[in-house]
Amino acid sequence: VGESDHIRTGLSKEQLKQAYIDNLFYLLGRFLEVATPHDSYMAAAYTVRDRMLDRWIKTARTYKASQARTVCYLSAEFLLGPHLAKNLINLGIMEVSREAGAELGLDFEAILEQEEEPGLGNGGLGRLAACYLDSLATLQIPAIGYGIRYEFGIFDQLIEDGWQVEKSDVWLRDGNPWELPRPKLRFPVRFGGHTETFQDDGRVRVRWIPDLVVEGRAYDTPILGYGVSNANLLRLWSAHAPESFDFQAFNTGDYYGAVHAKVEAETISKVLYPNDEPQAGKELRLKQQYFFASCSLQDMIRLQLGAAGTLEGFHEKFVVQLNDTHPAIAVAELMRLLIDEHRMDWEPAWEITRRTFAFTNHTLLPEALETWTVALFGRLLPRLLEIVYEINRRFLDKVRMHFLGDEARIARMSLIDEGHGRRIRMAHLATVGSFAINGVAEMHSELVKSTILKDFHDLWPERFHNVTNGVTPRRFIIVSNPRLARLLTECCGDDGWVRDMDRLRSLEPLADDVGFHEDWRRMKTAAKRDLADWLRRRVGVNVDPETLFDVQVKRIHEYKRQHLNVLHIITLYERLKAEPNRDVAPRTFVFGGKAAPGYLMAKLIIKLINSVAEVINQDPQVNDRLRVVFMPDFNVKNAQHLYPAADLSEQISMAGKEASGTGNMKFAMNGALTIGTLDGANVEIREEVGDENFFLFGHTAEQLQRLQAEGYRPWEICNDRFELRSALDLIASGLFSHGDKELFRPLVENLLYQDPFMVLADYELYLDRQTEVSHAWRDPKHWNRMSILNVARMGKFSSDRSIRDYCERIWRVRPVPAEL
Ligand code: DL6
Repeated sequence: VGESDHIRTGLSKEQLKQAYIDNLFYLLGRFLEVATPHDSYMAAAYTVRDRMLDRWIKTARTYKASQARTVCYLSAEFLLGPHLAKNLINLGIMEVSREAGAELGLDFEAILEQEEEPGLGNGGLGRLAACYLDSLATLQIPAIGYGIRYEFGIFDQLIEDGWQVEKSDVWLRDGNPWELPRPKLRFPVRFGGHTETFQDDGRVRVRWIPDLVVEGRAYDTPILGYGVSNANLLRLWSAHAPESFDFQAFNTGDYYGAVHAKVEAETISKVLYPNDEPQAGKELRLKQQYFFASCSLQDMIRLQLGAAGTLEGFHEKFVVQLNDTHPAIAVAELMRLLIDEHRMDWEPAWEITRRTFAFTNHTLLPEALETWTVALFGRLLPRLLEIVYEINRRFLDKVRMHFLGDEARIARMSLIDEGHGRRIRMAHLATVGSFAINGVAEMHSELVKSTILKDFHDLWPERFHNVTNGVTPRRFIIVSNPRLARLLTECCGDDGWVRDMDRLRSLEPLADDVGFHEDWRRMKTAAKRDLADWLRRRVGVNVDPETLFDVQVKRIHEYKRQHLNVLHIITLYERLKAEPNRDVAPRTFVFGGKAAPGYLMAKLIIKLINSVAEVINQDPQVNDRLRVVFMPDFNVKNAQHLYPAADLSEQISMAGKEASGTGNMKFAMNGALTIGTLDGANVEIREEVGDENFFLFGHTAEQLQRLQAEGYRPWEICNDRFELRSALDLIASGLFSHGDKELFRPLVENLLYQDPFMVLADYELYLDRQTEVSHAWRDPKHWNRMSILNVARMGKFSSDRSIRDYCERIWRVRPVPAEL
């Protein structure tokens, strides 16, 4: 290895400095004296990327030689968060890079701050995919993440006059140093047109004559594991027209017509759809789903043919995890590729398909369960519709045999919903095409089996599993909370906990150690000061780090019940107004989260939070004890400031509605205590950390169901609960809306007369528990003890454990260590 190689691969301070200057000069055409912070960021990123590429190529060689099965994680979303800090950590060069930066006179923090995060996801589902990529690489599992390279990710959120305003996210504007374009790695994807049959060797085969062909081009991002040499691949597809101009049209003078096809093709990967909106007739979204599923499968087939020369045994070399139903069309597309393009017969093709896919469900909300009208599906993907029909015909024959005469069941299980204008049920397609189906927390997996996929569970109980979600401690402890990371490493004797979070159990004996409590308090207070500084600079609000930081950050949705939190705040406000000397533990309430642009109630909830904040924060009678902050543009980068500083984590969804939640894990891992319902992964978090270290409240899912069945009348609850009535009246009175009594009327009336997420039913239980929180806060020793025990017992919620579960229960794959 010559000296020049060291510049690209070496990890010493001198080598990093040299590489940085080199990249600044040769890749950016700049030099130290004139480099802007963004130039510095780019040069640093290329310096880190070089070191990753070295590992990446060696990993690819190792995987190829091993012939091991590859996990392909198909996800319409990957919410990665900023790369630079994460990669420095995973490479183990954070500290030495900081020193190198200092010696070059660089502002290291400012460089990290430059990075625009790739917002290629909406929230939990996309972020989970990113955590899983991190764990797959760390656990040395051969894996590829496949998705879409959206030109515009999730919108940036501005708050103007208390309202959410969306701004397009131009994350690629200044270049993306982490990706490698692969212009030669491209696949055609067809749309529209019609099909024809023809004879081939005595067999009837089908030809699809499309009226649009789009080209998917690969962009690769290396994903490095922590403390290992393995670097996996995230391959995102970008849509292009196969030719940049339609020359015929161009030659006849139709310049605009010529460009049209290009624009139409490129629109496919233009923008990420915000979820949480009723999914209706979004043609482009179906195109996106088919586009990335098809490119990814064509890529796997290319790899398989390159390695083995045959598609037999494809399922032994690839297992494809469908991250929700967004990529479910892949089931039909693999059939098409095998039958039409590779001339297999139906039965062997189905055998391969069925043994390739596994499906994760992430939601029970009826409005989020994807269906496509047969009309749209058939118009866009005529060949795929035929295949779906054939899968369904054969499947329903089996169901008929199994449940003789049960026509109602057959109608329920069909891939086609005949009742609502003929729609294709994507969850059914994914289920029928998969050898394993899982939910994302124990409670959710049980509900999947007993509700939305009950009939399928009756038929194939052995295919149903649970894999409880997890989050990566690399991102959510080391990058976000370096002080806590240092303390944990000190306590454990080494940093082994980063790869084996169960080792944090060794903290338990320290839960009563006075000296350790002091360290804990210092760490927390420092994080709270940092957040207070950040909020002052970014949001222009002053908050007191001595107060209880009570945080609810997540997508804004009625089922997540941000408005329940607001009702508590208003009640505290009213109590203090009525009784100014009342002993109330001083709190800072922090909210954050985006509302889907078309979800009006969610947007009104944001406005309400900001309006309540405006009144309370300006009221000198209370603002020494209550503060309310809405942090705009909640994303991974901003969230990293919150997790370390939170004292209380609000996980207050209506029981039975949150599939898992992962924010709940991030907060508890950082020592926040949870106030939460028996919902999603809250149930398991409570089991792990202990009931005495968790503020549980609320009706159970069964109790709520019963209440609903008996005829739920929310307005009657108000008759007996004076404080609740009064809080709603205050909103309706216009106090928070400059006298405008109309503004919040839809919200108040919705709660009083419908309350679909049963906010009022849980109000009193929530308030009582919040009072206990305030009492507990008064006893710092007790609070710290609970906080320490939360961190010590969160091992289960590392995404490494989730990935191990997938490997053992579903994928049947083993680690393949790459050596440098
Ligand atoms: O599994 C990841 C995440 C869960 O933690 C959340 O509870 C759940 O709401 C979310 N589901 C979705 C579903 N979206 N769609 N379709 O985002 O998944």
